[in-house]
Amino acid sequence: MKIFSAEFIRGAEARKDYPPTHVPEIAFAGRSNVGKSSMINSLLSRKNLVRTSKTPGLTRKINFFFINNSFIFVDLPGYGYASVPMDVRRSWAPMVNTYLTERKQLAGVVVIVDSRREPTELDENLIKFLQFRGFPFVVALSKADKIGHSERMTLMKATSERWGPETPVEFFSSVTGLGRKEIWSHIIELSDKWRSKPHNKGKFTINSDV
Ligand SMILES: Nc1nc2c(ncn2[C@@H]2O[C@H](COP(=O)(O)OP(=O)(O)OP(=O)(O)O)[C@@H](O)[C@H]2O)c(=O)[nH]1
Ligand SMILES: [Mg+2]
Repeated sequence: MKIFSAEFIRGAEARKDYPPTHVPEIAFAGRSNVGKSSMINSLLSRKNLVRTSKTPGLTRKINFFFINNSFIFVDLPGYGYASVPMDVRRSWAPMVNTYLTERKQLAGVVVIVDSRREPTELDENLIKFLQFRGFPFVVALSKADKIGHSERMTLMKATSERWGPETPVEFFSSVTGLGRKEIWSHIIELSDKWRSKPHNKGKFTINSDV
């Protein structure tokens, strides 16, 4: 995918602050520190469009990025990191739930799970929630540069058994670029699917206030 424009629109906490756009949105969700923001930078070949950090809990708002004037990437705050203060963690769940449940522009979710760790209960809950709602998503196993080839094969099999063969799973590394092409093809497919729904046809205009 050739990226000719990628810009930060705004960070939102409440629904009223979401941008009034009508283009497909791809959200990146997962545990704090799993590499969501790094993944967005890597997919867009931008080093610092999105801030990343060694310290978990950096992304605290729902951040919207406008790509190629035709779709939006949504960087969600991460969940479930013990060192993030409790009051901050408590405010994240309703913020993310509201977005995932109510945003009509949401075309699909990239669920990011650390390839070196067992999925947590919160990862499981997110995936069950998406499966229950019949919502399209893809699982990205992040930081795959940290694990070897044979480990990847075992993990792919275990992941497919865990979440079912119909769940697409890809390895990803923001360091080596592994999985970029595959994740991009899922993103394009998800956006196209959203655009082809009868109630979205012809509606994907870009509001000039943005
Ligand atoms: N080795 C390796 N490190 C990575 C990769 N992706 C991210 N990291 C590192 O992991 C840390 C967290 O990355 P972020 O992208 O800020 O993670 P995040 O999921 O956005 O975190 P929150 O905003 O806290 O939810 C940083 O130190 C990154 O450099 C990767 O693919 N490989
Ligand atoms: Mg982040």
